[in-house]
Amino acid sequence: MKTVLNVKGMKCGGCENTVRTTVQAYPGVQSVSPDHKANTVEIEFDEGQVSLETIKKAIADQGFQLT
Ligand SMILES: [Cu+2]
Repeated sequence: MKTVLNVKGMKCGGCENTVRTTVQAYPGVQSVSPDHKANTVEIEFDEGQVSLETIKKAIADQGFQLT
């Protein structure tokens, strides 16, 4: 599935990279597109391999806020 999360706390490309690397580490994640200006992260993933809750928690654990 494809979803767009609202994520606060990303200030630059480095933050985007942190989010990208964190989420891409999970199996079943096909693409991750963070945008620190829009405060969004577009994610395409296979729900059979990883849950949205797991992805959200991983992002929050990096210090970002899901809104
Ligand atoms: Cu940053």
